[in-house]
Amino acid sequence: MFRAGYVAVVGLANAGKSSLVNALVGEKVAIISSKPQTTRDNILGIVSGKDYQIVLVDTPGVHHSKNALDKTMMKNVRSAVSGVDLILYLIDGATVPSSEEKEYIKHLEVPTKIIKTKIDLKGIKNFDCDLEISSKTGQNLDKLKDMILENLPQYEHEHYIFDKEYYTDKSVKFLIGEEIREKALLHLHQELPHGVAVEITRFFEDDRAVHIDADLVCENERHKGMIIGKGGQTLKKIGTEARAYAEELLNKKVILKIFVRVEKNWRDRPDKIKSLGY
Ligand SMILES: Nc1nc2c(ncn2[C@@H]2O[C@H](COP(=O)(O)OP(=O)(O)OP(=O)(O)O)[C@@H](O)[C@H]2O)c(=O)[nH]1
Ligand SMILES: [Mg+2]
Repeated sequence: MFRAGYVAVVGLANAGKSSLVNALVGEKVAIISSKPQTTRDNILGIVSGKDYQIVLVDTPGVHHSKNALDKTMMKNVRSAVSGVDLILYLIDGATVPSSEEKEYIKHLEVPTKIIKTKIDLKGIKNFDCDLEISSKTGQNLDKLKDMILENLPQYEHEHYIFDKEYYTDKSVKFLIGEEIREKALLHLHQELPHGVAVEITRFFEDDRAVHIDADLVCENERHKGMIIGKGGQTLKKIGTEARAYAEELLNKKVILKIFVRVEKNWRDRPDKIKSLGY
């Protein structure tokens, strides 16, 4: 028997959704950060075996909408939870679910498993869940995989939804853009991260290297100064680290140029959000 289907990975910001998707896929599909609301799109992570294919849908953290970008993110969550075979609802083990959160879970219209995450950490709380896992140590990930497979539709014959070789639906260009955003989140602080987006403006290959130009978009001149940093140090760090990832991904020398561009309050402007690919 072959098992195949879609599994949405849902939960509050920072619950560990992207970390879990990457751990199950065994490749970096989605960027990770300690800052909430890192993921903005639904990103597919595909796990294939001889007799199964699990298509994981990583989603933005569930939260109240403040601006147009938030609303787009919540639309992405809603579209992910409809039309999937199973929902994994992740809860950070260091927190306890609020009554509002429990209510949200109760109203999901797809079979849902509650997964307690980050159990390698100290101070893990007691609450009802279907399984406890750690994406960091890999604890119980095999059990989770079995639990997922038991809940996916069965087929008599091979039924790959995606080609076996694919591990995500996203392009190399998207992955590199996201990596730049991850490094920006890592090196920037407080108010800034949420207002950052990346647009790849040029991407071509010659004999020597892959040439990539990217715009790091931010909301105002002050933020621009912070991203560039003293003597250009911050931007340089972001660029060096993102380039290392791109070179490994493409297996070729990469020449990466990052420019910082101001788009006034783009998170409130649906046209801008769309043009930035969200
Ligand atoms: N110790 C430990 N930390 C984890 C684990 N899983 C995730 N984290 C950390 O938790 C933070 C958030 O992880 P993400 O995977 O980005 O969380 P997310 O739910 O995708 O967050 P958003 O995209 O912002 O909604 C990061 O600092 C991760 O390194 C785990 O199993 N153990
Ligand atoms: Mg995420």
